[in-house]
Amino acid sequence: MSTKHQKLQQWVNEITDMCQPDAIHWCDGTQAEYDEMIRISINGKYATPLNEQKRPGCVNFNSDVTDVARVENRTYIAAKTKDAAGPTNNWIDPDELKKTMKNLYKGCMKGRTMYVIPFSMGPIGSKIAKIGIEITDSPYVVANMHIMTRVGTKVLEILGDDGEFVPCLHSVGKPLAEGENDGGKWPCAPLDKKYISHFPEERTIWSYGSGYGGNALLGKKCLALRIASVIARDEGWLAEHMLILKLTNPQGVVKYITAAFPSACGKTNLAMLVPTVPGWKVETIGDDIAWMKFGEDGRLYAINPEAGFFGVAPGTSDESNKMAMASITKNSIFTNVALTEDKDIWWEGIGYEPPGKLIDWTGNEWEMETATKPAAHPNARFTAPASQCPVIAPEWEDPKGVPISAILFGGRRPSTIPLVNQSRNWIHGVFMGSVAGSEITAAALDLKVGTVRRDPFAMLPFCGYHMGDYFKHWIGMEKKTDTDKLPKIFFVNWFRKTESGKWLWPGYGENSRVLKWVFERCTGEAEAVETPIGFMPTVDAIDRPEGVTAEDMKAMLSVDKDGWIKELHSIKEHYGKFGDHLPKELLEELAALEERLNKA
Ligand code: GTP
Ligand code: SPV
Ligand code: MN
Repeated sequence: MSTKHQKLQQWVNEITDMCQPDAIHWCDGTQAEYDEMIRISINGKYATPLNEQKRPGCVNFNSDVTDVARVENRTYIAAKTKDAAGPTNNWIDPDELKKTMKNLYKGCMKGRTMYVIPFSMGPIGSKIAKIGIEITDSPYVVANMHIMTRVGTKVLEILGDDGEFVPCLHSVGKPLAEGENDGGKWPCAPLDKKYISHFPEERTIWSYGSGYGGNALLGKKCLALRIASVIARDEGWLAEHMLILKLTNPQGVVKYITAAFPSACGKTNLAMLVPTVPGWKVETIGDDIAWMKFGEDGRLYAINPEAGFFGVAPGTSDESNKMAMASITKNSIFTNVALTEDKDIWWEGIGYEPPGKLIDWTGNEWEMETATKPAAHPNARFTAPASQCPVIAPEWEDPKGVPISAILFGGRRPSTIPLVNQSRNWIHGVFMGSVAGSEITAAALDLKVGTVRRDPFAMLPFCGYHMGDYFKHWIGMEKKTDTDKLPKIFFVNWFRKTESGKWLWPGYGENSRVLKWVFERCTGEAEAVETPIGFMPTVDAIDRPEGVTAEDMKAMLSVDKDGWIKELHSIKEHYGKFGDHLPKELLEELAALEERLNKA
């Protein structure tokens, strides 16, 4: 064991006794270690190496068909009281949950190696970084953590003898009998044995039964959002489900923007978009998570705690997201994509027809003409090092972070919600975030895809405490600095549809037209009209992309009064859940909105 950290040693010993692995491996973060994880997975036959000429250093994993996304109904915030977890989180008494889980963990790593992964969220050694130690029995998790976080011996050095770390325990929940192996199958436990548990007071994570994405790569949603949101509340900063982008205008002026959209609603795409507006440039700082703190100058600074992208594969093409496509040409892990005969990747919306027969994500032959199901799972993902993104901003690892000028909220809303709408002030912006909603996507299991649900701040599945208190925390940010130093807040919607279900807005690179307006609202160059719902561009303030008629534009940039009246009802219902934790400021915003709409 390469650490003198007693608490860490003791924890590892405890887990070893409980889980009874065959062997223990302390991860050093080297390429050799990564290669070994991939080799083990290929030998185990649940991973396929890809074509070395076309996709060097790449591999595809096929998960179990039941283990394909986050499982929100098996995700728990086991705070000491149910009230502390709030109405939007699943809660079990922590002692009871630990008892249940200890029974599951008992002997759960038999026949497997237990990996101890020291990792840093944020640049190693920087003041804002948080250290986690993940114990896992999954080589897939080790390899993905190598890409998504900073893993290795250096982290243990920084931790020293008594540094603070977040213990993250993970098991796929599939012990092996003497002589048994996985038989080419991705190991996991059945749904009713899966638990993605958080103990916020102890700042501890216990995950059991799933090997997939956010359920298993515990640095991401579990640590950097659910646990970090609790730490952020206590320490006065923000841990958010947001991309961070750098926008440069033709004169070379730079603004940094963050955006919170729910899962599979366009963060990765916006973070690395190629603007269609001439002379403008977007560079990427992060595509999923932002930690934001006030700097000494009173401005809000954001860092990306991650080191890679765990991006949605379907829909990613040279046309929609060229920079993501360029990021995954080498050294990437794919999960649940389809494979071509010459062992390259394919998925729905990759931008070209399959070049022949495919092997679909379940391992079966697939042909376009006869197919009844998609070849790639709708939540198939790529894992790629952020450093491979051609437009990664040079300052993406700056421990100071980048000063944020604008915050966007959004989601998939086929009607009512306009293309863009600026908040009247900070509190109105918090109101906008608190009522954000979206059609449900395939990023979570067991939810009805396509129906609209409220997803405040895109944090519904990721806030580690009472959502009403989280709203309060956001409101409180206003008092920490001067009004003119706060980011401006906007609501955007790329997903308006016509009655017949066609997109009204082409999205992707064309979203740069909206980013330009946001930028110029920050510099004071852009005009806006005051409406009952906020400040909106005049109809000609945003240049129309090809194929968008003046009428479409008007539909996307006007206030649909009837739609908003319905929206008010639904917001009231939503707010009703939070009881006396709902800040009165938000009720006042709601009443003021209603009044403005009625007068209009
Ligand atoms: P998570 O990683 O789950 O948090 O998702 P994300 O928010 O990063 O979403 P991502 O950018 O991966 O996009 C998800 C899906 O939405 C992909 O299939 C995209 O092609 C599609 N999408 C992204 N941006 C747009 C857009 O502007 N318009 C339309 N119509 N679709 C979009
Ligand atoms: C999301 O669902 O928001 C993701 C993917 O970013 S996962 O890491 O699985 O949470
Ligand atoms: Mn996400």
